[in-house]
Amino acid sequence: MNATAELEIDIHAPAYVRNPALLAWVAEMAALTKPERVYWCDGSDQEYSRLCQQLVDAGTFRKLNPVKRPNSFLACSDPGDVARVEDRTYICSANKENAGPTNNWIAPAQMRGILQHGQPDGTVALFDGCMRGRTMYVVPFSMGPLGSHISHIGIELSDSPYVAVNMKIMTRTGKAVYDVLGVDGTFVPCMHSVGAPLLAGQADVKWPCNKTKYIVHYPETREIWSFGSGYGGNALLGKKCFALRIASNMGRAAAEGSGGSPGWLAEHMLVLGVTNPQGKKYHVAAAFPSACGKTNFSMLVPPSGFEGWKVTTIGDDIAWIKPGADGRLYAINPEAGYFGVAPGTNQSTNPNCMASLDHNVIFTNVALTDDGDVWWEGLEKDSKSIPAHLIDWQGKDWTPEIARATGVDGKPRPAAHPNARFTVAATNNPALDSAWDDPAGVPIDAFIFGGRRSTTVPLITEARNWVEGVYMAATMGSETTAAAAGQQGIVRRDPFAMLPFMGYNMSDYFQHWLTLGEKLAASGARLPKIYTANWFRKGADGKFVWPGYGENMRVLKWMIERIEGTGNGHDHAFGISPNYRDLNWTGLDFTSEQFHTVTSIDTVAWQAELKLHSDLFQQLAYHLPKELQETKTRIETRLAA
Ligand code: SAT
Ligand code: MN
Repeated sequence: MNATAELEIDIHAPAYVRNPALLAWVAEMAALTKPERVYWCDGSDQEYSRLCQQLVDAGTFRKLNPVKRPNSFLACSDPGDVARVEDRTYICSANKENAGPTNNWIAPAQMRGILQHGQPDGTVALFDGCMRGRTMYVVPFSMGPLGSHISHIGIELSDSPYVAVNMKIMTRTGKAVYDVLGVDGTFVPCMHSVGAPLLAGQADVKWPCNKTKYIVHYPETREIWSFGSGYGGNALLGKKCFALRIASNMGRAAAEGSGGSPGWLAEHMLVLGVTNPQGKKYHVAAAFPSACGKTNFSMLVPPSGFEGWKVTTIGDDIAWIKPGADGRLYAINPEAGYFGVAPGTNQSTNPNCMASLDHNVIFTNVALTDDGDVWWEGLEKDSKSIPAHLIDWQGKDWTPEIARATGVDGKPRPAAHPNARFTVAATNNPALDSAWDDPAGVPIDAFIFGGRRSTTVPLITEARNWVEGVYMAATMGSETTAAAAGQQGIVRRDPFAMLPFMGYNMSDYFQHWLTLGEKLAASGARLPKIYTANWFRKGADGKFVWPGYGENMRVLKWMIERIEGTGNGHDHAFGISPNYRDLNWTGLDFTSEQFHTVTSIDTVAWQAELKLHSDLFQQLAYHLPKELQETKTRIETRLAA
């Protein structure tokens, strides 16, 4: 075949796709990646079933026991493709300073050489021919309710049917997206390949991927290019790549462009509704790093002692937040499903999640039971026992004895990967909020920022004002988890829980938050309160002191009382925290000594903590808002007093 013939690949676009820019882009990408065929996903249930069966036939999926887990599947990944790859993630802005010191950066022209055009030394571009022998799936999706003024459209081209079926659960997809897009609507082009072309006659593997990985964003042209991984946030490009890294750029650009508009926010936040026994409803958006309990918090079941209280889920991972005409901030969930961490989930930690996982689920990297169901570490709290035999996430026999014999650091080898996930539609969630799909969004009353800290940071602190709240969020630290490749349990600064997801310069992002607050306050609006939480303090025995999960309701109630003006607390160096007597303890045996362990502020530890804030501010010195530096000085002065 000569070069011209290759360019003439027929993309077989259906008649309902009427957007010339989209048609031209798909043709261009097909010419570059050279798939065997192009398939346009219509988003139907029939198509989903067909693709799942195709994945079963290919060995990627295993159909689970239809009695125990109807219409559900298990995929086990390549052992080298199990989490987001932060060190391979790039923000390729024209100007390096716009990516900032917290992001990897390569000049766009150079990156386009690597991915698209080929390099000066003759190295072939990674995407050149990367889909040979495979199908290119065209997946149209709307982040946010279809047609909402807060929503945006993306089109993902992927050579992974696993991605296509996950996107069907995670986003609003299907033909209706093309109606909204119309002839001249705009979309974010999301290019994805597992980077494993097949030669004629070459047998496929169960989980194709490439050792070389690139997760690339061009903020100016709003493009995403992902190569080499089929896992989660690396491959489901509507999620972190679009809804956080590209959308954060969109939200800031909206502020710059239009005289006086504060723009909007794309945040790594769950959104929940909380209704008190009097029927008054509040909405809380909470940012925690990956694998720190956002899904659990968003589905919280109030414990005994909280009769009449109700918590409902709007979203579990990402929020797009825009000021309304009334000056309040309104949040939508851009996603339509949950890609949550399985290990640790059980009937007592998250009963609503367990109910969500009853049917129509894709599990990735959990273990398989002998009766064709799934299992993960932590699930034994339901059955009171660990199964005698499993097939682990790598397809190997697993028994408690084998696990002990092959474990590391005295810990048994887990049967499920610690970052094992479920993909499930939001509509499976019994606690789903009736307004979860409301195009107008829900009005936010409070923000929570929380890290995973075994020491130092108290259970809950209220910021005295917006700037103090932004300071808390900006300086937040958290111990790393299995959600990203790399060492775990290391405390790192994770501003706004956005360190891996920030699409532009972190200091400019702090300024965006400050300016947005200023503009809303100037319009006469009452700003949401800001809190910082830490459920993860440990005692001298190394165990968590705070019971967490449903018991977090006790903290949530205090926050609501603060918003209503009835809750008490004491003022300290960096905010306001409750006294023991200020929380409702009905139904929980938690002593004032234990409370002290999770709330005490150790001056020496805080002096060390502030040193870490200084290091962060030094790293982010370019454009760092002076208000943050001033807040730090005030805290230091109060600590020294
Ligand atoms: O980015 S993922 O979707 O893989 C999960 C996470 O890190 O939050
Ligand atoms: Mn997340």
